[in-house]
Amino acid sequence: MKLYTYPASPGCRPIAQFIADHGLTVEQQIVDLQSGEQYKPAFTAINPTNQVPVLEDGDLRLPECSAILKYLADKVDSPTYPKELKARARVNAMMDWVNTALYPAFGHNLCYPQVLPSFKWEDPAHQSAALTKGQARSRKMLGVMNDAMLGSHAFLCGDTLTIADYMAAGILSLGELTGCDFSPWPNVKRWYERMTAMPNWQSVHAPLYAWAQHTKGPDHVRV
Ligand SMILES: N[C@@H](CCC(=O)N[C@@H](CS)C(=O)NCC(=O)O)C(=O)O
Repeated sequence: MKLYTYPASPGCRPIAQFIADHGLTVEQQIVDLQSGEQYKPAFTAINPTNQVPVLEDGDLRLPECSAILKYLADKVDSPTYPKELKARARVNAMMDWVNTALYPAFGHNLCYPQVLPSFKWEDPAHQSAALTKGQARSRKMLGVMNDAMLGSHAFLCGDTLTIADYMAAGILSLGELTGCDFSPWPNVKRWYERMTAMPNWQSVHAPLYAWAQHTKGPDHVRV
């Protein structure tokens, strides 16, 4: 198998961690998003949406972080993607929520406009308004995660680790770039600490921490 990846990306890191945690042999080919390699014809032919991650397995070419995690988990029969119908449905719902609610609010509207020039609004008033909205929306999401999803459970879908945890931790770790502190949401903080204490976390997520050395500063809007 082969993974087209960018090691700092929040969609690629959860897959890299899954691969490391499960001891899988997957060739990882870096697509340099900084230099625009994703828009070159060679990669456009692989993914016309010009985005990583993409997994290749024989004649299967699979984009989308969520779909890749599910495929890999099924392929190696991982307990992180339960087979029982209702348990699996809960994991699917959580992953959809991460992709369509948490990531847009916390990643696209709050963290990215402060650390990625392509996401920054040119007009300072627009930037400020977007961050205010992103902050409010992220706080609401973190509240839901804290109270309704995690509560006293160890993980997002109960007391066992699932691929939804891999995915959500990839997104919330973007807060490292702006110095976010999850203390107002103690269950989220506890869960995030549990995820970052996993054996392969530091090595897999090292590119994020390296990036954060350049982005951390006192002026960021945080949750
Ligand atoms: N819906 C996709 C989104 C993937 C995505 O946003 N990839 C980003 C990196 S995190 C990317 O490749 N961006 C390059 C670009 O859009 O130019 C998924 O969940 O995998």
